[in-house]
Amino acid sequence: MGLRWTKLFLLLSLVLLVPLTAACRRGEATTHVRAELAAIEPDPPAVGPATLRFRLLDSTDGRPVTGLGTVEVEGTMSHAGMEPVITTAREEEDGIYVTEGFRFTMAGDWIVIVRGTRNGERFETRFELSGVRSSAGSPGHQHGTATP
Ligand SMILES: [Cu+2]
Repeated sequence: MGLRWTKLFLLLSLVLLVPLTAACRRGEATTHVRAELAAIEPDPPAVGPATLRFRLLDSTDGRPVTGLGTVEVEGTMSHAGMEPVITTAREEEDGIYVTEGFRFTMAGDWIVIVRGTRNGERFETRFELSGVRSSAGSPGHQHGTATP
């Protein structure tokens, strides 16, 4: 590879990288939200109706994210053909959100995705919830980790 090609390559890398870093910086100011589970009912979680309480925190300073009102909650699993469970959560106290009408439809490892709008910008964050048990009397449809 000659010097000319090396220069061209470096130039191309710059052209490609600049828009990426700019987009990332723009997102940082307002949308860095992370979610963590605070409590769950029933505990341990099982197939059927459930109530999830989770914290929304600013991932830059760790402060609670308040005043969002209602956020969207999607429960899903990492396998094909999964029908996601879509519901909402409302702010119960500062930075703590509680789901309304959530239910686990299968046993195994779940992913909870939270979407909302903060300062006029959309955000999306997720947390994992592993080991949802099959409830007594539910069909033996389960996947992911085997529950004893
Ligand atoms: Cu599933």
